[in-house]
Amino acid sequence: HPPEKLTFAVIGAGFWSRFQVPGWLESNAVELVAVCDHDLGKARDLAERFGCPRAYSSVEELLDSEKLDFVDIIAGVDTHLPLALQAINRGVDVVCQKPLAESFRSARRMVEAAEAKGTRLFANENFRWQAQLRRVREILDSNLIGSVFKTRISFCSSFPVFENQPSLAELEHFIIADVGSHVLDVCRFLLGEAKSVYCQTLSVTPGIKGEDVANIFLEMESGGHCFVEMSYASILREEVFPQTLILLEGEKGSIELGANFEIQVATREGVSWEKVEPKIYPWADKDYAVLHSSVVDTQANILKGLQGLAAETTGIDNLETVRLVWASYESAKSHRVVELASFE
Ligand code: 89V
Repeated sequence: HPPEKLTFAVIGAGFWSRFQVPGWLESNAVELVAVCDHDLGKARDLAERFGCPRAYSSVEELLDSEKLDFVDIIAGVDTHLPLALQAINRGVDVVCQKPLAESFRSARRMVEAAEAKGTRLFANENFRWQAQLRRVREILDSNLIGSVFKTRISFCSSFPVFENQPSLAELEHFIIADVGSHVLDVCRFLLGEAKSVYCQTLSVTPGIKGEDVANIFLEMESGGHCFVEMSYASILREEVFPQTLILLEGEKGSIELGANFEIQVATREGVSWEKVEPKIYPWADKDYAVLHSSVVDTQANILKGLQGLAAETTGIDNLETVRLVWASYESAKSHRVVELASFE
């Protein structure tokens, strides 16, 4: 008979849960048995939307009442650590939204608690699963452009991100922790680990608490340089939210990921062109379709991890992305270069 489905509950019924749940359900290997949100009405609405039988307003009660293989924590960053610890203490595997926690130390506590209990922990980190970014990595791995000495990674936009996610305007640490977690994870995915970071930030959009512009300069372990720019205040000729644009320069050529998923590879022999578009799901929000598509692949990979196979975005792996995020803030605060090896 077919293998049993893994049972899971969602904690947090905001904007992203409306897409992560259908993302999970694409696999046909999981069953959503409960939704929990401190606002019971929101929990009920989400549960109803996906034909899920039960809703809770208390995590304690959820964990007392349900037999769960894992929880997907899709709540505010300040709640990640306490919620994850509650699940971990009961031996329930945890999938957690990025950033894992509101500091490197809290994220490490989460990872250590999971290790101590023998429960699995994953970050729901989706950018690296975008189809065009997988293709860029494949071209890099083919060694067509040789070793990379210089990279520019851009996430610059003036998309009204606060309309769908109003809580982002209240965050003291905004763009580096929110989208920067993704973009810095993409740096690691393509280039490996960083040695040092220098960062400067600005707060440009009126009425927000945190920074909405960050310019980050990384020196990679490989010796190459990587400039990461991100902004939600950039009024540009072409609005490409939520795309990440990239230029990788290697000793034998370059790879450019331009707007609308166009990839151009230049070598001394000439220039090639291809377009790698995301698969669009009917439940996706059109403004976020590329992200919602990558959610499916992220979660399919995490599902393997939950079944005991290898997965990419484990808590331990993601700790290095978290380290980059908080080392960037430390650099911006101190106006100094921060060495990653000694940052914790
Ligand atoms: O995926 C995210 O982290 C979202 C957005 C792309 C809007 O920043 O919060």
